[in-house]
Amino acid sequence: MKDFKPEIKESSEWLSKIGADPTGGMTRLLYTPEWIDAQLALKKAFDTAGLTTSRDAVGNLFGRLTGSKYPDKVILTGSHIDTVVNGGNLDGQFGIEASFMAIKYLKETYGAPLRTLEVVSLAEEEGSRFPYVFWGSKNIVGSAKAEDVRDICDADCVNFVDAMHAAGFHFRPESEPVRSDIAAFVELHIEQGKVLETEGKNIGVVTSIVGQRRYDIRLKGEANHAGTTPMSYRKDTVYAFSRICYESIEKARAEGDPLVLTFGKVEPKPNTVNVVPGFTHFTIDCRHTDKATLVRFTKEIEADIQRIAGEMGITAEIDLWMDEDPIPMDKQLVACLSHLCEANKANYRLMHSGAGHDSQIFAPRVPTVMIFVPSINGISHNPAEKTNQADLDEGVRMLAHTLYQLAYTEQGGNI
Ligand code: HGY
Ligand code: MN
Ligand code: MN
Repeated sequence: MKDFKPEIKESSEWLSKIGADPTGGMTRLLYTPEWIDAQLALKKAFDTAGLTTSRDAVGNLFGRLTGSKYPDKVILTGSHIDTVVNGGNLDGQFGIEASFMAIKYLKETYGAPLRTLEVVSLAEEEGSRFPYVFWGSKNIVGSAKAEDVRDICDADCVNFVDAMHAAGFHFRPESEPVRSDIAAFVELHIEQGKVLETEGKNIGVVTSIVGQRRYDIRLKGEANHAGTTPMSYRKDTVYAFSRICYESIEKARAEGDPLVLTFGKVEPKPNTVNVVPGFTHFTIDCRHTDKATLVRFTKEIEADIQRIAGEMGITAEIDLWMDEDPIPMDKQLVACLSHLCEANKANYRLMHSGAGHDSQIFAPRVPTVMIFVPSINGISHNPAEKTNQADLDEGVRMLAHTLYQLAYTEQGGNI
């Protein structure tokens, strides 16, 4: 494939306006008006570029460039359109834009591929509105279960199914077969960490994605008067949370890399200056590249929570709502991508992903690989999320080479 220098920046502006949060960054949550607008705007862009667009039952958006020789072999590429609250405009969005740009370039330069190329804007990955993750990719591979979302609600007590129906989408009909035409999935994504920047690399070839366990924990103590309740009489759930948090973080630091542990959400109730907090809801996000270590460590934390709560006369309700295994990427695709980096003089390294991605849902079912570009200062899930223009372009360039190899060459079918 001839080399090319894409200009990704012009597309980030228009898509970033849809879901720009006046309090900073991007907030584009599943099935919200801005989510609907972003999917519609992408559909229009895909249509204008001459791709055949479609949306599945739950709202995944596809742009298709049908293959001339093996139309039923689909090389799928893309990422998720949803964001965290006050997040950046590259996490997920960049992967969709880059896939669209690469396919557009290949179509205009080489015409129809041998195998079909599809860009997908996945409905949801983050789990930032509802306590459920990978809704988009899990519906494509058939691992999403209606019972897992039927009774869950967002922070405003909006039910998941009601939100889905209000946005014009519905459960995938049981009668609808799961797709079996996806021959490979390639996801370009920002690294969201500092490894590439620290080592002066422009491309990451991802070899595996960490396993993750996420929890909701609810501590029930006793609300009481801040002035008349002696310290020894209290069932203070913020105090209990602080002991749990301190002891667990110290344990995680002692465990060492690559284990990470985050208490991202802490909501005391009634959250009032002169009331001993009788209830505290908090979350746990724990990750590791090794499943056994992840399970062992989180089981220890669960036991510590019950011990501390018990010592303080407080009850602890522990809800593990995400339990994803660490997943290796496809060895042949990793080798293919590494070879393309060598052949095209890309400054790359092999690495694992500390962030979760839709690729970990596709990988057990179809050959999957991820390409990373550096994040400035390793910042992500933050309005300051940024990547140098040259690195954005290099990511699109290497994605295009990968898609060309898989979709336009006979040997691309050996994957
Ligand atoms: O949280 C993550 O790892 C990803 O950004 N959803
Ligand atoms: Mn994210
Ligand atoms: Mn992401």
